[in-house]
Formats: sequence, C-alpha cells, structure tokens
Amino acid sequence: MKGGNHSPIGDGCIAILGAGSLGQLWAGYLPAGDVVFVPRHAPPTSQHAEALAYRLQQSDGSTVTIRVPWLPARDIQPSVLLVTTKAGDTLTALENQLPDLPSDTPVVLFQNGMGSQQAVAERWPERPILAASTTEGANRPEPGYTVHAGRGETWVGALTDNASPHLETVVQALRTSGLTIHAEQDIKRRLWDKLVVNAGINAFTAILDCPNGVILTEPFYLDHIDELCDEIVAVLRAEGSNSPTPAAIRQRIETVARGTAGNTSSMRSDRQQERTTEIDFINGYICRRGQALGIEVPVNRMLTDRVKELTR
Ligand code: NAD
Ligand code: KPL
Repeated sequence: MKGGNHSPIGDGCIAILGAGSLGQLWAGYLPAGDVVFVPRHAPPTSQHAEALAYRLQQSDGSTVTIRVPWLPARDIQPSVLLVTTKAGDTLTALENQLPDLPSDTPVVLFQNGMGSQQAVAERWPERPILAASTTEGANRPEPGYTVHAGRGETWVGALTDNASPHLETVVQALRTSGLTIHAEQDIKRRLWDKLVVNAGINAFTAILDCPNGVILTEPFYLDHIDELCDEIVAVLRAEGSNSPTPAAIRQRIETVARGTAGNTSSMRSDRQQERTTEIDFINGYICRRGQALGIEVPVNRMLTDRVKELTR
C-alpha cells in the first residue's frame, strides 16, 4: 500500500472504476475483501474511505448484500483495474486515475462497441491495456438494487503490445468470481462480432422504443437491415477482415434479437432514462471507419443521427 492509514486491502486488490451496473455485478461476484471501487473524485487525504453497499440479485434468483470499500487510486496497488464506465466516459475517467496507479497495472476495458478501447490504447501505448467483451447482463431497477439479469461469458484479450504477458494472470483473477472467463487471442475480432450485433439491434430498439424481439416484424427494421449488413461487410472487408456474408450477419443479429426478445437493450434503456447513449461507439464507429476507408454507410449514418436526435 502506498502511504497513509488505509486498509491493506488496497495491496493486490481488484480495483473497479465505474460503480454502475456492470461494476457492481463484478464486485458482487469477486471474493469479498479482494475488491475495491475507485471513486471518481478522491476525498481529502484526512478522510477515511467509506463503502458502497447494495443488494445484488444473483443469476439463481438469490439476493445478497454487498459492501465494497471506496479507495482512491493513490492509496492502492491493485493487481488489476477493471474499467466499467460507459464508452464515452472512459478516456476522461482514466485520465483522472492512471497518473496515480503503477505503470505496470493491467487495465481491462469492458465498454460495449469500439473506438473507446482504441483511444485508451493509443493514449497509453506503454501500459498493459486489455479489453473484455462480455455477454453478462446487469441492470439497476432501483437505487441500491442490482440485478444479474442474464448469465453469460466474458472474453479478455490484450490490446497493447505489453499486455499479453498479463493476460493469464488477469483471466485467473477474474475467474475467482465464479463467472465464465476465456482468454481471447483476437479480442478485436471478438469486439467487432459484438459490435455487429449491437449495430443491428440497439439503435432500432431505441428509435422504435420496443424490446429487442419486436424489431424483427417492424417495417422500419425490415426496410433497412439488409443495407445495414451490406455496409458492415463493406467496412469489414476494407479493414482487411475475413468478413461473414451480409446474410450471415443478418442471421447473427436476428438470432440474438430472438434469444433476447423480451429484453430492453442498453440503448433503449439509456434513451428511456434520458442518458447519453453509446451510439457513437456502435453505428457511429462504423460511420467513422466508413469515412476513413472511403465507404458510404448511409443506414449507419441515419441510425446514428436519429438516435442522437432522440436523446438531444
Ligand atoms: P452504468 O451507467 O450503470 O455504469 C457506469 C458507471 O460509471 C456509473 O456508475 C457512473 O457514475 C460511472 N462513471 C462515469 N464517469 C466516471 C468517471 N469519470 N470516473 C468514475 N466513474 C465514472 O453502465 P453499465 O451498464 O455498468 O455499463 C458500463 C459499460 O459496460 C458500458 O460500456 C456498457 O456498454 C458495458 N456493458 C454493460 C453490460 C451490462 O449488462 N450492464 C454488459 C456488457 C457491457
Ligand atoms: O448487448 C446488448 C445491449 O442491449 O447492449 C444486446 C445484445 C442487444 C442485448 O440487449
């Protein structure tokens, strides 16, 4: 532990930045005593750390009470930092905290979509930066109550050059949660695979204000989905990726929409709660890649603009 009269829990702990739904899910499953939340603003040095307490409904329906200490970055030497802020908040959140953390602390980015992970890796190329893609689902229906809505899997892989040697240790640390974790050698492809599904579901559900499964019979979806898949394939091929066909991409999107038919997507939920959506990191990311590669992506542009208009 660095200086001060703080709990020795800060040495070798798993630190979480972003105490929202996903952060609370991880904190609730990781062994109590091993995990801390890093506050957005560090309290004055004279103040003692407090804890965040909440109830977590686990995937088997049982409810447990969780207490996680808040410890400022300056007071900890974590074995790993999990970053569970929204994509648009991540760079700023890390700008505020990383100067206080050892330069060899592995940082695992859990954001949906793409673009925020690359921005972090480009900002700190010398740090071990990893990304995670997860199908775990968590939400907070009321303050102090977090629900593990769907049991999934998590893939973790290296983004920066010097992150690879940390991959196995990070995977082992995350496995202490009892959740299903895989080491992924090609995390960018895994992020793209999820991005494609989110690009075909999230904006439609936010614009139509409907659960995931309902889009499948909506004319607005049916009129645009094939062109959307063509645009995604054109961008993926221009990126040099071995892309599936547009029909295979549509099938993948529709399999997930059917499998999560009754769910409210994260983007619809953000819209309903008047929060900033992650559209810039989903269809907006495809627009930026299309522009950089000289590929027209009018459906992705239209969806991005429509979602931004809704939440303006
Ligand atoms: P959330 O809004 O519930 O939580 C984000 C948290 O980050 C909030 O508590 C917010 O106060 C905090 N935060 C914002 N700026 C901060 C800063 N500068 N410093 C410290 N904390 C800051 O969002 P979420 O649902 O937990 O999602 C987080 C990320 O994980 C998103 O990118 C989301 O797409 C991804 N994700 C979430 C789930 C899920 O089931 N919730 C699943 C897969 C991926
Ligand atoms: O990841 C999702 C999200 O809502 O962001 C899907 C797969 C669409 C499930 O709701």
